[in-house]
Order: sequence, then structure tokens, then C-alpha cells
Amino acid sequence: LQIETDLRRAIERRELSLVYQPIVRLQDAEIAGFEALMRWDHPKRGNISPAEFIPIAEASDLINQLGLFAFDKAASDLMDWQMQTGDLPVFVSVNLSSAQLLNNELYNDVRAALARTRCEPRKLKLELTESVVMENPEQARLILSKLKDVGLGLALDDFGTGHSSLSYLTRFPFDTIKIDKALVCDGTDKRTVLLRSVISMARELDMQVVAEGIESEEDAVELGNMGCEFGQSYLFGPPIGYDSVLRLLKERF
Ligand code: G
Ligand code: G
Ligand code: MN
Ligand code: NA
Repeated sequence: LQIETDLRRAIERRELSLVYQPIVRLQDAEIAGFEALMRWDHPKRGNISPAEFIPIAEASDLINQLGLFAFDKAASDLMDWQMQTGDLPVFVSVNLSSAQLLNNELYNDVRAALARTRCEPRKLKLELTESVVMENPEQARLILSKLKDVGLGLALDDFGTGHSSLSYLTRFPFDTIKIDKALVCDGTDKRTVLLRSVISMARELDMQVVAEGIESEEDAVELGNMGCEFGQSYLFGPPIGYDSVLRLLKERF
């Protein structure tokens, strides 16, 4: 596949970058952190969506390199921002694919990136979907508890889309759940009941809750009243580049 060959070269050719979408506190719209999202500027085809190239990377060994690039880059960007603003009460979360989780090198790679960048582990989170964990629950539990012990945050992403087994919330060391936009924007009358129970369950388990895809101010207020602490959506801001994040942080902190 030509695109796979191109992707293989994309890292060294500096065609891959990260953008950062704010995750805000619903109470006062203050920035709590950012989700790092990968972008590929292809020399001929222009911007290719991660929805297209991540699956290609996942189907080969490339995802491990891409994933490591994202983790290392997110950690070093955060350190660079902090060099210019001082210590920040802000985290960055990075998506993790299943092939990465099952890769024996992941733990050492993560430790090496933390050592290289000197980023505090508690300022970084890994985002995993249920399906990533489900592929091999035993091994996932093992590696996730090791990563937790290192001090990284762990977020269960896209919650409410798959065949959510509630046991995932307790069997794995997640500290955060991200409620998928499909549930946040659900048009049926079950929406309120579902959101209320997910949020109260998460809170009783001492987990932070991020609602994704909140479209209106009314929904933000409603979710806040239900006990949801954080939101991430275009309403609060689109993904932005390194310089824009720095500007935003200088304004706020
Ligand atoms: O940013 P955007 O909506 O285009 O992302 C589309 C999908 O690609 C999302 O599901 C997102 O989680 C995924 N994605 C973006 N960046 C990364 C990454 O660095 N690693 C992995 N595994 N997935 C990513
Ligand atoms: O699967 P994951 O949750 O990692 O994907 C996050 C993706 O959702 C990002 O690619 C981002 O571009 C997209 N996104 C962020 N905010 C919104 C929003 O308010 N509405 C919609 N439809 N998508 C969003
Ligand atoms: Mn995510
Ligand atoms: Na999601």
C-alpha cells in the first residue's frame, strides 16, 4: 500500500504533528488539560485524518512508532510550555491503541520518554477505549496497573458506545471516564437517566468524568448539575497547535 509506505516515512520527514483540544472544568470553563490528537500533512494529499491513517498504522507495526512519537511529543510540548509559563495545573492525555497496549516494549518506551523529557507522569494520561482493553483483558490489566504505578493517569475513552461492561470501571485502574458524544447528544428520553447513572457511578468510584461533544450552553449546565466535572467539545474549543496552546496558557496562568 502506497499510503503505508508514506506513513512509514512520515515521522522522519516531520509530516506528523499533534494538536491539542482543551478539556475544561464545567463550573468555570477553566482549562484542566488537553487531549493530544495526531495530524498528518501528506506532501501530495494534504491533511489526512487520523480516522484514516490510524487504522492503517494499527494494521502494521507502525502504530507503535506513531504512538511513541505522540507520547514523547506530548510530554516534551508540555515541558516546553512549562518552561515559559512556570509549573502548570494542566495535564495532557494521549490516545493508546490496542496493538500498543499488547506490545512488550510499551512499558519501557513510556519510562524512557518520561526520563528523556523529565515530564511528571501525573501530568500525562493515556486514553483507551473499551475495545482496546477487551482484546486481551488479562494482559491489559497487568500493563495498566504497571503504568498506573509509574504515576500516569488512565482514562476510559468513548464510554457508552461499545458493549460497556460496567466491570471495566472496577477491574482496571482507570481514574477518568470520558462519556462519548453519542451518549451526550442522545436524542431519546433515556439520555438523562443514562447520563445521571453513569456520572453518579463514576463519582462513587472516585473517577473524574469528562463529557465529550457537548453542543450547547444548556447541555453544559445540565451536565454540570448532574455532577459531571469536565467537558471537551467544539463549544469549549477545537484542537489547536503548539503556539496557540502556549498563548492560551500565558493568558490563563
Ligand atoms: O481528531 P480526530 O477527530 O480527527 O480523530 C479521529 C480519531 O483518531 C479519534 O478517535 C482519535 O481518538 C484518533 N486519534 C487521534 N490521534 C490519535 C493518536 O495519536 N493515537 C491513536 N491511537 N488514535 C488517535
Ligand atoms: O475518539 P476520541 O474521543 O479520541 O476522538 C475525539 C475526536 O472528537 C477528535 O478527533 C475531535 O476532533 C472530535 N471532536 C471534538 N469535539 C467535538 C465536538 O464537539 N463534536 C464532534 N462531533 N466531534 C468533536
Ligand atoms: Mn480520545
Ligand atoms: Na471519545
